[in-house]
Amino acid sequence: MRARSAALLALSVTLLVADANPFTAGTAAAADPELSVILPRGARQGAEVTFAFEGNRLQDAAEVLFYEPSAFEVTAIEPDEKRGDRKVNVTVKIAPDARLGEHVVQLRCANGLTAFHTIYIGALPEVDEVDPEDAPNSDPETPQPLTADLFEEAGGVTVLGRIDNEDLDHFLLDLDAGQTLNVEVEGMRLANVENNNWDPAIELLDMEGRELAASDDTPLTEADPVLRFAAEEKGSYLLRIRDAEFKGNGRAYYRMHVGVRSDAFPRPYAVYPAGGPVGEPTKVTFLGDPAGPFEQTVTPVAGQTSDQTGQVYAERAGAKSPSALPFRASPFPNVLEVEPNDNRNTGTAHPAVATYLAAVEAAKEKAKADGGDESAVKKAAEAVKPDAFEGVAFNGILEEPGDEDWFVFAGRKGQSLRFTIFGTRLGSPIDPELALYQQWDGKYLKGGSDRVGLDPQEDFSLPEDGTYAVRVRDHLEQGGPRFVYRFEISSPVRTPTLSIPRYGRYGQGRQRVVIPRGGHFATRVTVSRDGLGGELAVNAAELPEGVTITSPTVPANQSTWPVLFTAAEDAPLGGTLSELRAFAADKPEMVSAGPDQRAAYASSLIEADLVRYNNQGSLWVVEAPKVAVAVTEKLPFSIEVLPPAAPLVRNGKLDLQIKVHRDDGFDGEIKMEFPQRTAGIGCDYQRTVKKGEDTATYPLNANSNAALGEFPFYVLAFAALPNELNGVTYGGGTGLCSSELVDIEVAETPFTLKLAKGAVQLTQSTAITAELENADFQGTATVTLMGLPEGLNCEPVQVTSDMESFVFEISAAENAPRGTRKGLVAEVVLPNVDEDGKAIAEDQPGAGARVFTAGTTDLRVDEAPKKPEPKKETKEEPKVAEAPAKPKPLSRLERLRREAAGLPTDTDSADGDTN
Ligand SMILES: [Ca+2]
Ligand SMILES: [Ca+2]
Ligand SMILES: [Ca+2]
Ligand SMILES: [Ca+2]
Repeated sequence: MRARSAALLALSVTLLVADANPFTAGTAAAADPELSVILPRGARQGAEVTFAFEGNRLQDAAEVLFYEPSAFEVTAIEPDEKRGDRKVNVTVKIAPDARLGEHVVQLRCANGLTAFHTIYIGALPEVDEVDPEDAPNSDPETPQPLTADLFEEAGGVTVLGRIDNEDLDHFLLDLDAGQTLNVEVEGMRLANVENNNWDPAIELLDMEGRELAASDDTPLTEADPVLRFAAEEKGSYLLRIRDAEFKGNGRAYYRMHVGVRSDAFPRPYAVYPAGGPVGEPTKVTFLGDPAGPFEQTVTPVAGQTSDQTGQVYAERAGAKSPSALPFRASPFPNVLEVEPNDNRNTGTAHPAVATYLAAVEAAKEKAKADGGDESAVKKAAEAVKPDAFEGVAFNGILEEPGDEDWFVFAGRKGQSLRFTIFGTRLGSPIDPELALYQQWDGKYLKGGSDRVGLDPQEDFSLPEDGTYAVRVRDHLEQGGPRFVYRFEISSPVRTPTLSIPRYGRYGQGRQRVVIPRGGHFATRVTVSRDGLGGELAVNAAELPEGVTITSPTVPANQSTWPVLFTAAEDAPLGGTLSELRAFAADKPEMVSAGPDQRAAYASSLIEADLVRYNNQGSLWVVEAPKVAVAVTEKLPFSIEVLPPAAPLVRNGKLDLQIKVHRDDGFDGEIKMEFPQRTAGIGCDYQRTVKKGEDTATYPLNANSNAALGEFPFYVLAFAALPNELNGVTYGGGTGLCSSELVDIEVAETPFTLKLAKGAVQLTQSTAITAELENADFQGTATVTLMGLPEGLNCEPVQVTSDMESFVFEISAAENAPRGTRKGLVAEVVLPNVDEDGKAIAEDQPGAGARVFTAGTTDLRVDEAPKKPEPKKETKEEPKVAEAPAKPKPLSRLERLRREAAGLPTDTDSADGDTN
């Protein structure tokens, strides 16, 4: 089974319970709330229902955020009397005209936001499954009767039940001869719990247990069955629901819509055409309903899903299909196929083809009439240019196995077009394949399949002016009345989107913005640009009061970049569903625009797997068009990244200094993560600030290809919270916040070293020459040869940029290990300098250093030189230049003698060289 996106209609958001919630006053609160299921899984239009929101740390639930708020009015939010942390009772009035089917909802608590989940709205009266122990409905002998009175009001009911392990639920109903039974189950799509692969199947049995009709999965409803049956005889019948593999569990809930009159609900399998131009009333036919095909006029509305598929409900006699059919809205006119269209010469043509061909004929005739020769006629024909059309949506059905549908359009040489078939994206059983040909000579140009799921999508530039033919067929040459598709040709349609990257493989962790009062929360946003080039600006609409967004310009070569949300100290606790958008940086306005203008911006889309299959993939994916943003209680800690004084250089490292601010009484351990890095930047996944400590170092490193320039960096910090501290009730859980954004500069390496290879003998020394290359720096660098084992010694060298080379003096002691040491690293520390080029002292402002690897070398350590054999003759002492012997001081007797002889008695002039 494939993942499938449920379309969500986004409406403007107004909050239902925006002010302080009276129901939670005085109760305990908790950070990091979790929502696992909402029960019951749905309700009827117009009803007032109490839903149990079950999960963890929910006791301070304050508000329910509905993505279609006009359909819901919350009248009470009350934590359960016994386990308020696990269960909150939410009473909701549902509008009588609430859209049928899936609705997305999220719970805001005083200290956090849950992931989003869904509830389902139906139109029919609801009946609970009854499964008495003494007469279990798993036994076909004791089915639960669905009596005629239940059907009186609406011709149908919705049965709310659950399949337990190996459970079968049997229901008994009566049908007249000719009466039609129509069943649609919402089971898998309810996404009861995340990792629950509940796969419902239904059968209709006669009272002898013979199967009359059955359904398991359909292309339209995925793993959920749809069954229709026309009774030949009046009598009683058994409707059975079970898991397809007889599994089931306590969370395998279902909503089974059972109609016994045609006014209960229509359940067509397909709509044709399966789309139309945005805002233009379009006549469509619904196909496959047991009561036969019927027409309806609908106005296509663009859905805000990644493929921009909207939806349509089949409506007949005031009753709507329980769930919608995907319905494509596009800016282009529809063209419906005209059979037979089974080759390139009989293909259904775009209206402009006839105009173009007529113009060509007219040009030829005129050239002939003017007496032109053959080449003049040809030239005249070639001078006619086809209209460069904006786009067209061809619509067809592969009515029977082997059907081929051909379509013809006229295009210009060099015109760049996108060819895409919407088939499986529309819930059709088709596995479409397309092939493009030159119509005039049948030359094959381009083919496609399986690009968007099973649907083809190809971009192609036309080689000539002329008419082209496209063939659509099923990959396995299947066909049938439900094989509806839509084939669009247009300029490449851009649908850039903006999302918050997933934190784990599954789940919505961190895909919501929770900002503590007076604090920050940064998140990365990913812009899938799809043609949205250049620098981008990110903006947000509908932020909660007191919240601001700081979004650095996203560089042209980046698609994931951080944004920072900040809540004022006095921001009220509250939440909104906010739309994030990315724009070309030179026109960053929040505009409301139709799908044809989507190329101008990317809007937010938070995709979540609500059902996954044994961790192997997703069965049910919901895309929400907005991001939940909430202001929560102040946290007892915050975190600060001190802006580094020196850049991180290629091949270098940088120790970021982190400062933690703790409120009195909070000394818990704080974990830090570093989500934003650019290419070539490495760091640890996580670091810890130990209990009671308030500083930490966080090392970043850059490889030789790290992107140069500045990038915004932040730290996420989280810690276990106490129940209560300084008058704020946290109720445990995990508190999460971020630092502000700090710019990290990545710079080029100030110099590299070309190092000679070295060899040294034990007890000897050697010199390794290092030549400076690409030197461009100020000040004095200290270069240390790292990686020397014990016994080898090399003093660091001071290096300035005016040096061409220097040497590392390496001496080897007797104990140095022999052999070659590879990859010795010359590590440089280059302190920042002041205006005079002097290193800034460590305790002065601006102090810092660039630290990097400038080069590597190898060093071989050999045996000590052999001691020479002792020689027989005594070794001649080396000649030492003899210093002149210092004259001895004169003895008293000598002095007297010299005085007597009239000679000098000064010792320094004893040799007589006096002046
Ligand atoms: Ca049951
Ligand atoms: Ca199924
Ligand atoms: Ca056809
Ligand atoms: Ca055909």
